[in-house]
Amino acid sequence: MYETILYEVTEGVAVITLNRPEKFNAFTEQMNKEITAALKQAQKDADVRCILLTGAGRAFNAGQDLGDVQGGGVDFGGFLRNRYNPMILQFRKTEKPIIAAVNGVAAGAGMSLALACDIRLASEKASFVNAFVNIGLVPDSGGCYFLPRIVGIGKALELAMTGEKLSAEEALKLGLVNQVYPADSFQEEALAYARKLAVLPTRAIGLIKRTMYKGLEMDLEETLEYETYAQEAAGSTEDHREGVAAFLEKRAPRFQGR
Ligand code: T3D
Repeated sequence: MYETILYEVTEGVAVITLNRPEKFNAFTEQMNKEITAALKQAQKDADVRCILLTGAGRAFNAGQDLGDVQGGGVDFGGFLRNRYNPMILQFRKTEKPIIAAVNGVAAGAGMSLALACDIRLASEKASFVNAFVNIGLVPDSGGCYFLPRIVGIGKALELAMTGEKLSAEEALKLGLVNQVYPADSFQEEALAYARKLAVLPTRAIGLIKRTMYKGLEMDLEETLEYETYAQEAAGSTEDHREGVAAFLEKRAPRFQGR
């Protein structure tokens, strides 16, 4: 069904693998659209309770395929509005946790892609390059939005202005990634992490995601009101009833994601 990505659901986790390893999984128009479609597919599928995004081969994603844009004359407005912006917005619209399993280099819009995920796990061989400036461009695909919110404005400006490579360990120190794992066991560790999230109360996690991101844009009063709305929704789920029952019966909860 997809040509530039692989999509597989296993034990509640939809694994999306960017699959152009010979080009460091660089974006083509088709890949932008297939990622958007795969996220929509995962959102609709009740069996999917966590999404894991990773790259085939040595890289996570090297940004736009520069072979497709050589010679100039790119219609950047159309390029971003039709391809990249809808893809990035779909990460927010997807009310399930999305993990980036950054197996290798994440550069340019590939770095923005990782930043758009809710949690980032890195192989010790991963690295991050805000490569836009190296080709005379500005961070796009949410790079100017996510990076300062995750690492602070001072570091974000430095990374964007210099285009210097950040190692996985440096990224961990900055809070840009949540965990670093040895390269040999990375895919298993990332899948195990995703499986843990996939047995938690998925509706509550979706509401946590929406409320916390909205909270970044709202004042305290608005956030309190939105939390109240979200709690009313979470409080009416089967998983909430199961969580309370399991606590009182002193047993492990069996959440169903509804
Ligand atoms: O018009 C527009 O551009 C609009 C687009 C906006 C969105 C963007 O993403 S702009 C940013 C685009 N990306 C880049 O500028 C990154 C370019 N790549 C690199 O800087 C480096 O390749 C990396 C830092 C990613 C990795 O470096 P390294 O030394 O580990 O690997 P390498 O040897 O440079 O690359 C390995 C192969 O992947 C190589 O192919 P080859 O020679 O083995 O056949 C290289 O050409 C290919 N590759 C890497 N990045 C891209 C790419 N091919 C096409 N497009 C790429 N972006």
